[in-house]
Amino acid sequence: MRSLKRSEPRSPPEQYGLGFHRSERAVSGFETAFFSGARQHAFFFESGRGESMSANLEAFLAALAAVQDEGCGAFRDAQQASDVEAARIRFLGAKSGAFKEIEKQFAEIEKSEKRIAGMKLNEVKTALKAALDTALAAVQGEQGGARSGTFDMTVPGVELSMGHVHPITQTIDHLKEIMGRMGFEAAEGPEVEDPWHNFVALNIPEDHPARDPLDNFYLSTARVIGGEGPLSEVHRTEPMNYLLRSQTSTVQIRVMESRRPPIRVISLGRVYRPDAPDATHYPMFHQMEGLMVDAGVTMANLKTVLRVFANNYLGSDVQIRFRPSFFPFTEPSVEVDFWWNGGWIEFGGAGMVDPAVLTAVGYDPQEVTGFAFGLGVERLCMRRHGITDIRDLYSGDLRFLNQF
Ligand code: FA5
Repeated sequence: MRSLKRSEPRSPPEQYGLGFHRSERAVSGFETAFFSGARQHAFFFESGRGESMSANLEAFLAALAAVQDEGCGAFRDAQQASDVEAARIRFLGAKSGAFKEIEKQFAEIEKSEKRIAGMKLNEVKTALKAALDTALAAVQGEQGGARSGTFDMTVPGVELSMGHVHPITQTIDHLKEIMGRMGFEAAEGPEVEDPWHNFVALNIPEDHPARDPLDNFYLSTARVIGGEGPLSEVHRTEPMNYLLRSQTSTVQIRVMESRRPPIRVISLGRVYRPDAPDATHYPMFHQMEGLMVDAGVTMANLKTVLRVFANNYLGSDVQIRFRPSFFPFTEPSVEVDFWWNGGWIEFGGAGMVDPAVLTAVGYDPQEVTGFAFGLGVERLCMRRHGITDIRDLYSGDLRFLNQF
């Protein structure tokens, strides 16, 4: 508080700084309507810097200082939760706590002095709340032990809410573990791909419908094409060749480009397609790609690996069926169905790596052969857990997610 030089005589300050109007209530002067008295007298005092302060403000600030002293002291001295609560009601009670009573008088402060009064009001409120928090932490955190000398072991603990791994991440970990037992190591590739890895090396030529802009998320960039200075620059959005990968088969190419056979890898990751969301489709989903390249690899190996995988993931009664299909990068190509819970369900595509792909990555198709497969991870997870709508996986609804 500023140092004050009295310009008129006044009575000595009373408890809580109510210097000019004694409260009828003996204990807490700050709780009273002292401002009615202050208004009548309207004394002014001068600060050491020559500024004057009304008696009204003087009393207001003094009352605040007093309530801060007494309130913080009460919180500090509280021994147990009931002491803290009593002090809270007395000093910070919402209806008639000591602080509230003073706060009510704020309206009576001169307009020109409201800023000083408001600042002090906030300062005292913050100090009281901090003292309350500290006192609560002391009596609750230690369950009153340190202060009261007792420790109640029967008081229930505060349960912490723990997060957990998303069901799709759990599925990915599980799939990696199963395939790892068959000697397949995990490989990764970028989600933003170039046309070579997403199309060309996979034997998907320029005019193939799979490259249609309506079937892919191509990326574009804004380029400056004219003007001077930042405000007059003209930007044009130009298409880039890059795209969000539409399949994890891109990783086949990246692995084969960087290694020599024998190869036995899986790659699990996100892929993107502009598919309208429905119960079984989502624009972003995950695939598990598998690739095995070595001398003498056949369709029999493919079928065995997929059957062992399905038995491990979905149960021992799962059967596997290959339906003829077409993928530009495998020959022959198949759709992979599992017999599960009384019906054939399609999980992905597969086939023998096309010799054109082996050649594109520098392998000799006369020396090595390989198989590849790509399965939808969401559909596997849904089957195993009885999830009927893929959108539930990405709704962020904890009532759903907490079941896993
Ligand atoms: C492919 O993506 C091929 N790359 C698979 C492949 C790999 C074939 C290696 C040969 C060799 P397809 O487009 O059918 O194939 O997708 C594979 C699986 O991804 C589907 O069977 C399905 O389980 C899943 N899938 C496809 N689109 C979606 C979607 N929008 N939402 C959720 N899952 C999808």
